[in-house]
Amino acid sequence: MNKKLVSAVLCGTMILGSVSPVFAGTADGMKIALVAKSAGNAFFEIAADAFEETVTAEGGTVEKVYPEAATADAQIKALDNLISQDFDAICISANDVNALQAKLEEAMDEGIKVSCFDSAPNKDSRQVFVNQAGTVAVGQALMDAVLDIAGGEGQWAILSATSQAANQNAWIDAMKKIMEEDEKYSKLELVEVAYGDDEPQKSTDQTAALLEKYPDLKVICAPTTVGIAAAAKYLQDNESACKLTGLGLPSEMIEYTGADDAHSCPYFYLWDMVGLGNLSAYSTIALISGDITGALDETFTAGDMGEYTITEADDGGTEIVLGLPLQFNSDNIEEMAKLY
Ligand code: RAM
Repeated sequence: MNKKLVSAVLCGTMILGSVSPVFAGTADGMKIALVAKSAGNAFFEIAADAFEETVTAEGGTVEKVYPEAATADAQIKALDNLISQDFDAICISANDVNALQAKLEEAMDEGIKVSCFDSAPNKDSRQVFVNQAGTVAVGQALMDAVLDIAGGEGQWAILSATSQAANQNAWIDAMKKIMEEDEKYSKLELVEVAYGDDEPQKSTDQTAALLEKYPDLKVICAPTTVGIAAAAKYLQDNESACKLTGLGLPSEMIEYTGADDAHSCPYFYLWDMVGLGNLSAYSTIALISGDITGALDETFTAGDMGEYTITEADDGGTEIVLGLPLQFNSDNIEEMAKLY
C-alpha cells in the first residue's frame, strides 16, 4: 500500500472510530466458567457476582457453577461437563488439594486455562491462584484472636469445613505451626478439629458435640463462613460461656458480633470479598490473553485495581495475593454487613 493510501485508510479508521466508538474490553469474546466449592454458600455467590461483573464489563461471559456438595467428586462431575464445551478458562475454588489434578490437567491439555481462587489445588493442577490473604497472615490473625479471646490460656477447638478442604487445612496447619513455635501460645490447648462440611446443620451439630465433650471449652475458631455462622447462633441461643472467632461474612454475623456477654463472637476476620471476585476475574483474563502464565515475578494490571505481581506460594507454586485479612467487630460490622 502506498503512503497516501495508508494515511487515507488510517484517517478513515480514526474518523469512523470517533463517530461510532467500538468498546474493546480486555475480555472481548472470552468464555469463562467459575466453579464454586458448593451450592447454598453465600460466600461463593458474592465472589461469583463480583467475578462476573468484571468479566462482563470487559466484554466476556461467565458460567457460574455451584456443585451440589463441597466434595471433589461433585467438582469432577462439573469439570467433566465443562471440559466438553469450548471454555477459554475455568476458575475454581478446590474442594481437595490433590483429587482434582487429573481432571484439571485434562482441561489444560484441552487448551483450557486453569485459574483458581480461595482454595488452591496443588501446584501442578493450576496455572494461577488468587489467594485472598496470605495463608500465614490468616493463621496468625486467627491464632492471636484465639489467644486474646481465651485470655491467654485454656481449651479451644477448631470447627472447620470439610476434612479435605485445601484452604481450611492450609490455615489450620499455619495456626498449629504458629502455636508450636511461640511460647506465648503454650498455655492454649487445641482439643479437637471438628468438621461441619460447610453445611449449616452439620456445623451446628458439631458445635453442640464440642460443648458437650469439653465443658471447659473457652473458644471455638471456625475458619469457614458457614461454620462460624452456625456456631455463632448455637452459642448465642444457648448463652454459652464459650466464645467464637474465625472467618465469616459480616452480613451473616451481624447479630452475633459484640464484645459483651450478649454476643457469641467478639470479633472475626475475612477479606475484601468483592475484591476477591474482581481480582480473580482480572487474573483469569490476563491468563487467557497471555499477559501472564502464572510464573514467579510476572506482573500485570488488574483494571482499576492496579498492578499485581505473582509471588511464591507456601505450597511451592505461585500465587497472587489480594491483601490482608480484615477484622470485623462491633465498630465496623454494621457498615461492612451492607457490603457482603
Ligand atoms: C467458606 C468456604 C470458603 C472459605 C470461607 C472462609 O465459605 O469454605 O472456601 O474461604 O468459608
